[in-house]
Amino acid sequence: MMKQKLSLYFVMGSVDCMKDPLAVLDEAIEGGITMFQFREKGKGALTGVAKYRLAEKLFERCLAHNIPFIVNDDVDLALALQADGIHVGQEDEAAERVRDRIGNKYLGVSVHNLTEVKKALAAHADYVGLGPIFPTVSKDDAKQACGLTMIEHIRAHEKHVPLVAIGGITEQTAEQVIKAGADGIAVISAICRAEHICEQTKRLYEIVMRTKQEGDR
Ligand code: TZP
Ligand code: MG
Repeated sequence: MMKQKLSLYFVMGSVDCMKDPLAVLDEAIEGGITMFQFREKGKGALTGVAKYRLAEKLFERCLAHNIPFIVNDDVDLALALQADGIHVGQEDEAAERVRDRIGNKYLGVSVHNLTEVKKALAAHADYVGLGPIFPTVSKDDAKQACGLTMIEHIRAHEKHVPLVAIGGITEQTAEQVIKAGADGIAVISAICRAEHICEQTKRLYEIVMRTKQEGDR
């Protein structure tokens, strides 16, 4: 269930978009994304009411198409909107505390190694986001790329954890990422910076689904 939803996880905020974020999301939904994360971060990011209003509109689109809507970091916003879930990093509010606050909503946790995966599972995370797998242009404070071997390492020790890989993933690398053991790919720029967002999303979707099928997953 969760593993299916993670297949093509689109992460985005207004800063990542080269046109209206609502238009970007509409095209990405049409292309086949299976989950969405509102990540309003970086230079020029919206705050306060403007952030709330954008989140509300993006959420509406997701609701209409049955796409889980996850909020990055901002537990208050996730609760106010009654979003489907929340995603937190290692430097954000502790996963255990977030779990207590959100009840049975989805909880995703960013991880960089096996120790953090085990901690996330102990805090009852529904999935982990591992990355950056490759160098990324979309996160200023990104840690060093961990490579495909970290996916393999985690999968070898935690056979069942729902795991989505993030960071620099493109059409060219999506297949390797799934073969290494990820249940899906999370992308910002591969979709946001595409000239034809819908078509690009369809291509990513097909690669992930075909590769998962070939591996019987
Ligand atoms: N966390 C680790 S890498 C990253 C985040 C949010 C950015 C991913 O963006 P892109 O453009 O898909 O590399
Ligand atoms: Mg964070």
